[in-house]
Amino acid sequence: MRRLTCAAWLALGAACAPAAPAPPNFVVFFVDNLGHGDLGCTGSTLHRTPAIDRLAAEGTRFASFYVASGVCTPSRAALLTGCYPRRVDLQASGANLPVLRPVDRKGLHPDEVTIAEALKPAGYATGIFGKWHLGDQPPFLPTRQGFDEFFGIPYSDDMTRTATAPDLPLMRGETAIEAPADRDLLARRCTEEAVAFIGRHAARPFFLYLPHPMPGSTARPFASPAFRGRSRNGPYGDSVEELDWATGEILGALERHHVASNTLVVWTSDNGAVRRDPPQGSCAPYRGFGYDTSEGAMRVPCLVRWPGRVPAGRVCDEVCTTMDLLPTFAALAGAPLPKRPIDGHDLRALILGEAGARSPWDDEGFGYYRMEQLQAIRAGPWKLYLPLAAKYVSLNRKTAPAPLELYDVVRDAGEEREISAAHPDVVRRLTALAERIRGEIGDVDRPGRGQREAGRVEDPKPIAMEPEAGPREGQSGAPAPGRSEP
Ligand SMILES: [Ca+2]
Repeated sequence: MRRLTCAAWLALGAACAPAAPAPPNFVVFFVDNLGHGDLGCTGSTLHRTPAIDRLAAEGTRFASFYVASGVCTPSRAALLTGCYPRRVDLQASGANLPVLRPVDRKGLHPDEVTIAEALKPAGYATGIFGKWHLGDQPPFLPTRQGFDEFFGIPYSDDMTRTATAPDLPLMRGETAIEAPADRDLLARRCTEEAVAFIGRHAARPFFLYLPHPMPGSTARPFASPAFRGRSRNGPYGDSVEELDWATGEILGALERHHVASNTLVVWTSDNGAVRRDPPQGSCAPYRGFGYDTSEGAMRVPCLVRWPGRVPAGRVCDEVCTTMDLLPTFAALAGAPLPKRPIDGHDLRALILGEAGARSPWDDEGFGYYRMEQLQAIRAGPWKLYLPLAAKYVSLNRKTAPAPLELYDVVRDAGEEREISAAHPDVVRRLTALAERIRGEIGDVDRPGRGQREAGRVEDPKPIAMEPEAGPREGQSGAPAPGRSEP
């Protein structure tokens, strides 16, 4: 049908409504295993991150921002679905490991609604450039979960060839175009692809998801030759500084295409930096490292910029999580929420800096899960470690008894002063909130009312390569040394 002009509508007796504000674009950086203290704007004196720091200066830094798991797969599932990982059954792999493995029979259920799918009805173009890690079998790929375009790797950068896993594939869409992927060039190539995506879609709303695979899961992070050896913190610092370059490239592309003022940019990490000897990444000022339920593992840097809409140069200490992105984006885009229950909240009031806005998590409590076990809860400034007779203390479910502990993680960010004896009322209240979360999401000893099944395939197959145009020039192909971890 031909579009009616205003005059035609008036002739029909309809009022000519003022133009609704254009729905914003969304850009989400979700880097891998980068700690809270690894950026200039969060206190690093080692890494040079001027482009990322610019986001903090031109936007709001969220200082109590959480991922829903200290490891990759569940953390990514939560960001994309707005759900606790255990609600969507991605708290563990098909073999009950902490993250999905290559050729895993499990993946994000095709019926789950990702941010990309939620935004589709509002006319968004959607692209993912980076690391997926929500299932490598065809029904689980990003192209089946609302993404028009995928360029990157299907799982972690340390998941190289084994007896059962193929060479790490670099994929475009559903096709492996290179194997093994040249990991040194991942940040650069994902950025180039993302910049081209912005150019192609500048005229319509878009959702650009940038889950960069770096600093990643090996003890020697990767960087392109232009960044190798340049930082003051070895390969880890080189990769962080290349991510800063990548950020600058994206911000530049938004400006070049005149969409910066209508683009909400989020910059965060999927979990804290991993413990290394000698140390590499920093989770300062928080205690602990990636992979568990410490503040260091789950409280990550988060910068949000939307010129003229999100207050500039502000720090917000209200509890926010990656699960809140889906409902917040949907509301800003005028898209309906998924029909199935989700856990995240619409945080427009907090993000847009409305006076007196408070986190809905203060009343509800935010649960810290490690695999299927609820280990701690935060509400307001309080974090309660639940007393557990058998707390998971390693990635293979080794357990140890753990006492009840209460901290004020706003005034005592490093969790040095245990204060449960002085606040029995707070302990009671948070214990009751934990019980409510267990009822819905479950715990080691019980299912939750609200849990759904992950997707599963009977006969998973390794991703086979179909080269695009032969091997790239200058590709080394030789995997660099690295310890295998989630
Ligand atoms: Ca990770």
